[in-house]
Amino acid sequence: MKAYPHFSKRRTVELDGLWDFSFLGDDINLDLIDVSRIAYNSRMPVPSAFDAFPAYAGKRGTAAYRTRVDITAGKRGVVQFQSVGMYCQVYVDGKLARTHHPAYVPFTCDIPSDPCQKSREIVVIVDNRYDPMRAPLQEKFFDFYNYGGIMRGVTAFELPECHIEHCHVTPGDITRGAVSVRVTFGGKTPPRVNLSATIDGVHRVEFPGSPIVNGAVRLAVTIPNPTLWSPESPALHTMTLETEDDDMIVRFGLREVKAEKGRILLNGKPVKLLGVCRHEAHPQFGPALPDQQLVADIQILKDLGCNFVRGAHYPQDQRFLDLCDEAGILFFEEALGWGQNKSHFTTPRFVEAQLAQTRAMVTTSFNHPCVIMWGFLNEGESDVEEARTCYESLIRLIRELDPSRLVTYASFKRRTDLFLAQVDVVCYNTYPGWYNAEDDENPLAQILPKIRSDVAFLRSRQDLKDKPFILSEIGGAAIYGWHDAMNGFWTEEYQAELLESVCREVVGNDDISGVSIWQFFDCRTFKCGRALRRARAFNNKGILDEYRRPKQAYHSVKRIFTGQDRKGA
Ligand code: ADA
Repeated sequence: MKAYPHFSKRRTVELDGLWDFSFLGDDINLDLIDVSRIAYNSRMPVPSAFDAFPAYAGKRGTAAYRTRVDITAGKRGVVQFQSVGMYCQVYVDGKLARTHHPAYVPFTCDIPSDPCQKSREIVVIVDNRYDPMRAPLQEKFFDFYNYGGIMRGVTAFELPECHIEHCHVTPGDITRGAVSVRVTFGGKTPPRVNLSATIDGVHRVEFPGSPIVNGAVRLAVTIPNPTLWSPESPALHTMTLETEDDDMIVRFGLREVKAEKGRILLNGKPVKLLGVCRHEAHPQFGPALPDQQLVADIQILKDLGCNFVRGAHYPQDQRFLDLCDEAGILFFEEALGWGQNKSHFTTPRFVEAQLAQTRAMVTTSFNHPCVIMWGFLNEGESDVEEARTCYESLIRLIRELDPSRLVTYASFKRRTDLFLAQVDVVCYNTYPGWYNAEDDENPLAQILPKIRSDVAFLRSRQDLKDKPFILSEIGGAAIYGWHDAMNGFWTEEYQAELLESVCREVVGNDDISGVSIWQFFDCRTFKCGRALRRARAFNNKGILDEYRRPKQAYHSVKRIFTGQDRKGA
């Protein structure tokens, strides 16, 4: 399954497959690597996480991957990596061509033209060790396992002198089919370009001699026979942008999202977001999921009655977002972050990397109609002044790049949070009935008062009262198959009761715009001491286990999300 955008004019070589591989060890000095001396002693599928494989499970260190690609002699090439973690160096024909961090956002590496040779060597040195200098966005304390490898697809392109870099379609007056299109160019850009836009493969509009200003052309296009996109009817349109020697086919949807008077409006109508937080994870594959699993996850979401997913806690695979576009599942896309604090926010290297990945996320996912909200810094320390510059810069950057969607972040600071008034939607992560219930014999009784007092607080604050409110995380853990007469913590029954009470409240309370239950399925997390509260070294708050086997809570949530509960079925 190849995610959008698609291309038909440039020569494209898919580099997914078996690459030469070697795990070099845990004490390699990356500044002293001599790639010509690496002995490749095994093979590794790309994409994959190498440390999800039995031979390297749990190892931290440096790995080398090698392949070759044919680029027509004299042509400029580029290799595009969708996700490599945690830090990597890319060598082309033995020369260091670029470095990259973090995983989960794409990057490209130039293959300079060579007049003589066609077969070019690509070596990727991948490092999954924690390193605040090289990989400032990934931390040991994250409650999800940080894998290493070339984890998403790799493609090589031959490019003309001036190529299309991005094509972003922003819906305008959707009922008329009006969209604005921004086409960005790379390479040697001329002052003007002859462009055409073909809609849905048939309606072609010419834009001869369009001026390229700051690397981009802006076009106003009207979609003939516009069909709106919505969860109930996820209609999609395509647009082919074409120059004399390049093209790009993008897919988009006509829909409008707004936050108004405490509600989220989709195409002018209030929508209640019913969903789950989803990691990209599987015990066998780590975060490198095959098409089969992505499709299965979508089918499970639909069966559950979800119309919403929060992609926790990093930009998810473009293939998955394509599937959400097709299935009508609304999406909260979040940049990589988990629990960072003032020491991060006052480190320029961290802030720069955070801004760069956020820019990459928005740029990459711009055309997905499913994405209605951008977020960042899950549970950051958002109640200290030291966080201000970082939070405000991220909000500003997202609004500059994309004023058409909502901005948010998942806060666990609630009443003391300093930046909620600046976002469009207030998101709280909250665990009534689970955390801080040590001596409480009936923790389930905490749930409704806690949620209602949070809502009352927001409605009492002049600067927050009109913002939609989402429970961006709420839940409790259950071990798959664990039942006990007392229905205590870790039983499937306790989790089901907890989530039943949450979901009924969300569905019945107009002051709550939605929920993304923590979490869709169980995920691997800390393997050491921090796992004391994480039985099996998994975060067990999934309503399915890691193999997607439903727990009792799945059925309870499904009854409420699908409305069977109200009908008394
Ligand atoms: C936080 C965090 C999640 C997960 C959750 C939990 O809210 O955002 O990633 O760690 O807590 O299970 O405690």
